[in-house]
Amino acid sequence: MPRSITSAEFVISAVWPRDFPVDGRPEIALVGRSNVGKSTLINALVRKDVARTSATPGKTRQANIYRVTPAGTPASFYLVDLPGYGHAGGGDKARQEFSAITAHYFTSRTDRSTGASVPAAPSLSSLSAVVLAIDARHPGMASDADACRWLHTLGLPFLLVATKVDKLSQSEKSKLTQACLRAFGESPLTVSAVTGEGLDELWRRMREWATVR
Ligand SMILES: Nc1nc2c(ncn2[C@@H]2O[C@H](COP(=O)(O)OP(=O)(O)OP(=O)(O)O)[C@@H](O)[C@H]2O)c(=O)[nH]1
Ligand SMILES: [Mg+2]
Repeated sequence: MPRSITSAEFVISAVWPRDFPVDGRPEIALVGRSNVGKSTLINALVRKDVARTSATPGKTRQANIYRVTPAGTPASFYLVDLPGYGHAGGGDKARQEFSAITAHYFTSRTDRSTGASVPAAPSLSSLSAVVLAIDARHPGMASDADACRWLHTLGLPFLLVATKVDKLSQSEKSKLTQACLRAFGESPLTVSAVTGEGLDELWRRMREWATVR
């Protein structure tokens, strides 16, 4: 199904697990450092400006949830734009830097406790996959590597995505895969909201996760 005939709409800015959708639709969470381009990536994927973006880090401060409906199918899924880490500073580990909202989100969507104290959460676990976005220009950041390790403990389908690849020279691009293999143990899907590189492949993966659960 091509991306061009997808509909997408904003559902809710959620803070507490009780505000997260509980209708059982599959969810795909997008995680990454502040300013890495998560919200921009969502807009590029659905070809509509549903998510607010900013050149200033820390724009997304709540879990913003979008319902994506591929045309011609009754099935829709949620894309969850989580607040970025690394903006407020503080701890040296990405997990500590995850905002409380992100921690609440993962606590309510998995059996894993993040150590956060949260109000009663819906028991439904509908998280299908997690996308970790890293900046293609800075592939080895410790906070990203920590986030990657922690997200893998969730035991869910996982994809490493390197954003803003349009900003790389050809030689930088060819070094990116090796740098990611060293830092994360896997090579990234390279994407650009500017040129559209990688978006069809990311879209294909999302469709797969949303249908095979
Ligand atoms: N050149 C280029 N710039 C991009 C790309 N994606 C995002 N940007 C820019 O990066 C900045 C941050 O983008 P956002 O999408 O707001 O980043 P975010 O990860 O949602 O940030 P937070 O909400 O703070 O967590 C904006 O100025 C975007 O225009 C890309 O693929 N290429
Ligand atoms: Mg954002």
